[in-house]
Amino acid sequence: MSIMKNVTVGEFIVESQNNFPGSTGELSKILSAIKLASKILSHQINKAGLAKEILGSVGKENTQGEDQQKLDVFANDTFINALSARGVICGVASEENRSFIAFNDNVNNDAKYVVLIDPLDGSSNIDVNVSVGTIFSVYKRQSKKGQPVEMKDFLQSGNCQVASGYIIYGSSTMLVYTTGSGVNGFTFDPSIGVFFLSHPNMKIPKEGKLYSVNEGNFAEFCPAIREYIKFCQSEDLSTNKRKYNSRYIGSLVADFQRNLIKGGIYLYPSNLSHPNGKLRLTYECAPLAFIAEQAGGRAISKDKRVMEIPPSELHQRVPFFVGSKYMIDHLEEILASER
Ligand code: P6P
Repeated sequence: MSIMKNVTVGEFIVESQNNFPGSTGELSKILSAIKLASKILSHQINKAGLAKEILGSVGKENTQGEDQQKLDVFANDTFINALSARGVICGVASEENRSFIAFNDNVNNDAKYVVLIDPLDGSSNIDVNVSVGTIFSVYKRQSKKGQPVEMKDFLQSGNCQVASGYIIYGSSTMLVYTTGSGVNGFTFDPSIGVFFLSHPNMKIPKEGKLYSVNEGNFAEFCPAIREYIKFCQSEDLSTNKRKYNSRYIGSLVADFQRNLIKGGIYLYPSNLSHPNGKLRLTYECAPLAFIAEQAGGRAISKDKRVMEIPPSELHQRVPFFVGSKYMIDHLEEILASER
């Protein structure tokens, strides 16, 4: 796909804003803040192999009990600083922080949006040069304007998202987002520091040939998941060829992006070490579910759409299945037969 050098993400945001009569430009400012922070982080990640001081562990665990990487802290600080500087959001919830952060001043208390973010997903892959990503979600606050933000502002189901997206820091840095009118991808040109529209109106193929799951957990999956994986591994009797290929990078944004472009299914089921699944509903599953559905795909968790699940707490984990429509339809049938 050739990069359409004539449209930058900034121009695209302004153009899209014009399609929302009465829009005040606040959402555009949020997207611009995310764009800025992603450029700063991309620069740090791309030199990580050379600048040893930003590699490796901080030597303590984050709120999830996971070994916190130095770049996790840098990414978290970078996005929170960029988002708090524009006076357009009243608070942020991050994977790296136990609770939300209220931007409790006169300007931000009047803002109407909140942001939830996984600043650097898959950061343990950085040391081995595997793609990593940022995932974000934007909601309108439910609490009274002019007052400090409240927890209920962050515990809204995915259906209420006004925007979501991700940045993938890989062979190139790409920003992919939706505001509910389709999905568009922008590729960063570091030589001039600009994101260009490279993947307009992204659509996930209805069927794919790739399934993405950590098969090391196979013995711990429920019978229905094991049945589906065996189906993926089986041969197509009409061609004597395997139906699908297994591709698992172990970095959610990278696995998601590959399936979005090529078609496929990503599964993170419950297992013994993660009885409710590993991925977080509010800042990983719901934003990617919004992207998937806007691109013509599907995202479910057990027996319902991810976008319908009302979060019970900020860091709630859920089983997550996302990808090509027909592949999710098939998995859903198998899961239903087990209930
Ligand atoms: P496992 C990275 O830690 C992450 O949150 C996702 O990016 C990735 O898809 C998943 O966990 C990998 O988990 O248990 O297969 O190593």
